[in-house]
Amino acid sequence: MMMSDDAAFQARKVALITGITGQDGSYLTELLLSKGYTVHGIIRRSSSFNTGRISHLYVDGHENPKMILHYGDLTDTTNLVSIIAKIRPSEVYNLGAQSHVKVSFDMSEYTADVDGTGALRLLDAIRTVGLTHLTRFYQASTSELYGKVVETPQSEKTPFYPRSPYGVAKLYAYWIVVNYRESYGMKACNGILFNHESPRRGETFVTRKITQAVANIHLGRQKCLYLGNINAQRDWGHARDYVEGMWRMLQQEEPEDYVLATGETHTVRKFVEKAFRTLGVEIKWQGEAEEEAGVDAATGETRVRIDKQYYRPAEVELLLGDPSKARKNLGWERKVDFDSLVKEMVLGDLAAERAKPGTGSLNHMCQPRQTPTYVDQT
Ligand code: NDP
Ligand code: GDR
Repeated sequence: MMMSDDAAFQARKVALITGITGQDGSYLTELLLSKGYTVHGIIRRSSSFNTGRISHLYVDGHENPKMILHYGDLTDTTNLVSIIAKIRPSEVYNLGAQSHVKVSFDMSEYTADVDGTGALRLLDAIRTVGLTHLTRFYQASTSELYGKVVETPQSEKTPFYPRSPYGVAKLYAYWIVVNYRESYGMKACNGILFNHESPRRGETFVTRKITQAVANIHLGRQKCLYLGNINAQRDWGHARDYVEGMWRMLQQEEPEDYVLATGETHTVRKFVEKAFRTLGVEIKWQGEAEEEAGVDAATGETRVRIDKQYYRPAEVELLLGDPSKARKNLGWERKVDFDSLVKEMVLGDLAAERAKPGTGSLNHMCQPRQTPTYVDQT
């Protein structure tokens, strides 16, 4: 029997990932390579290497590599068109973004350009090269779209109310995906993903900041961890589970939007307690509001303090997702639970920090508001 144009195009298994050097990009690349895809990734030119998370997948260009990297940027239309024209991807995963919510308040215009208009550029690049009805498109949408709590748990039907320039930029991207699907019949979908973490998580997101600090405190290289709003609640899963969901979304014949979440929520405070407990330390909380401190119950030493510089101008207080549509239509389920996630991250950081020479990394600096030699407000 003859294959349809669509089936023949899909059978080529050629994927393009923007944001391949990020946490999700690295896990998604591993998954797609294991499924026989050729994976093309867009990387940004940088004065130092930014490919640490995917370097284990690199194969010399002379040896028929299945992962191929291209210089590019979501702000550069010509570049996107020429990459897509050259590789004619069957699947595009748009994971590239200025992804830090707090930083988006400092770099709001740039965040809008990359996270909002960037999605539009990529969709238009696919249309420009004549792949409108062939290439399947995944947009990295986010639970930050929900922002201020309207209802919980949050599902595909919950109204949006973003609370940051990041959330607002991602809202534009969400709707342009819906609009291009309805206007041009593009096979484009939004994955509305709740927070997902791993040992590869960027070091300035709260989970990794905590697990790295717990490891360094254990090793005697850091005294105290400074945090902002420890009462915020998040629905935290493992990134490896979530990239599986992304892929499943693009295997559907009918493109639709899906929430991926665990259906559980925990405070930052709880994450801190669990992370310290992994290495045998019980944290007791003392004091109130900005004076609150987390104290080692055995030694009386203060291990956690509040520093207002980490507060956001507007906060997302509570995220709790309802993944039932993904469970029903995609057969998707998270595999890693909260306790296992925290443990894997703490033990991962302990091993990584042990392997480092004495001085340690940026988060070891625990004195707030010293003259910074780096930007540390995240
Ligand atoms: P990361 O911050 O780890 O990775 C972001 C990636 O985007 C990096 O590869 C980065 O490159 C790249 N990037 C940044 N700016 C540009 C640009 N101008 N042009 C091209 N690429 C760029 O994010 P995650 O892996 O955690 O998240 C992946 C996507 O999913 C993001 O869009 C994020 O907003 C979204 N998301 C993430 C969630 C999470 O909990 N992790 C939840 C919901 C959505 P470089 O390495 O050079 O900086
Ligand atoms: P988030 O993740 O904003 O949810 O965005 P982050 O880990 O940065 O913050 C989670 C919560 O922790 C509070 N918090 C702190 N956050 C940071 N980074 N540093 C601190 O010191 C600190 N103290 C308390 C925050 O205020 C917040 O409430 C992530 C990103 O991956 C987005 O790209 C993605 O879209 C969403 O998750 C879903």
